[in-house]
Amino acid sequence: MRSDAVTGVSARGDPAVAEPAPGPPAWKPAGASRPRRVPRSVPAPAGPAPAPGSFGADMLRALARRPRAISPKYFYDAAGSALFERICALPEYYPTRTEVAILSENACAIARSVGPGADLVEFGAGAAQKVRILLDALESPSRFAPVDICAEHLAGSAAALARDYPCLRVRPVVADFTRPMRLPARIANARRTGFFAGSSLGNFDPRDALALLRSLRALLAGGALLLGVDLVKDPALLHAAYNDAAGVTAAFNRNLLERANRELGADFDPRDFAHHAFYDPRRRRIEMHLVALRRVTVRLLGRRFDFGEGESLHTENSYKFTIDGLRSLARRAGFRPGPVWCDPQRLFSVHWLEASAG
Ligand code: AVJ
Repeated sequence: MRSDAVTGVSARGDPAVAEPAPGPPAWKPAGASRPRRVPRSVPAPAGPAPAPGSFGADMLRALARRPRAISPKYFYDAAGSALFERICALPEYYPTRTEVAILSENACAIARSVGPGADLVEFGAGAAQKVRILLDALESPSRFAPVDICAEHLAGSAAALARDYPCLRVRPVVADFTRPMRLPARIANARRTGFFAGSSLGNFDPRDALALLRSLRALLAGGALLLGVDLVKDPALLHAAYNDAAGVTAAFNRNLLERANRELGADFDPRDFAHHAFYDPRRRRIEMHLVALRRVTVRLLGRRFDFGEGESLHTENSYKFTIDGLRSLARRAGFRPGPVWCDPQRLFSVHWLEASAG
């Protein structure tokens, strides 16, 4: 196990995490803004290959493989992040308000575990709203490093935090925490508490979740991780949370196609695809798909792809946990599980996981 402040997850398949909006596209097709007319009989010329690991490259790969699947991290462009904020406020979407309630109700106990003069690191900080509940309860927190893949998102939330907590040293880190990363030197040398909220861990397949937890344990060695995960429950409640009556989750799912149109010059008609979300109790996960309602042909980066009626693009997994299952996963990752905080209905859980040194 590495003892320095470097973390990394084996890049096996897609690190399927919900990272907030990535920055500007690394690659744009030439002339994407002008509609190009290509004679029907002539195949569109293949453009330059998009950079590996970019939205373009991953979308091409997703459409070419069977079953078709893409990482949910691509949901979070500016439009997708705004839709996700709306999801969090939906009556059916219990996770956000439940986690906020758990953190608020138990803020004193959590603050005692964290201790005075704390250094905090939040993974996938986004708007950094939940951490305020902790900051308000902590005794003179020292430093806060929000880690986020989106520089703009991060700059905004870091500036707001620095303004509202003048004694806190805010050190934003632009990084994809599923890849090797370094913490700011002062934080890397102190006892630190990680905060990984919102059940984003559920976006990872079990093997990748274990690898991610191992790398977080190495990054936090000598400190602890405060981890929020969603729990297994009545499938009807789960189904409703991902099939809201107002259709916001459907719009969030279809935004992936609109993003491909905007950034990659694709010609998806989002109305050709149905939002399909269901709970698989055997794998304890919600699956989200975009299912072709008819035969569909799309063009993307100079290539043509066909969907048969009923064929899908798998856009997200959202695993649900049991408390014992999460604790044994954490143990396998090298953590020592401590207290667990839950809501009375046991919809959601927040875990204190000690990261032994070394
Ligand atoms: C941000 C990954 C925790 O899985 O519940 C919400 C994303 N997808 N509605 C989740 C999401 C559809 C969310 N996570």
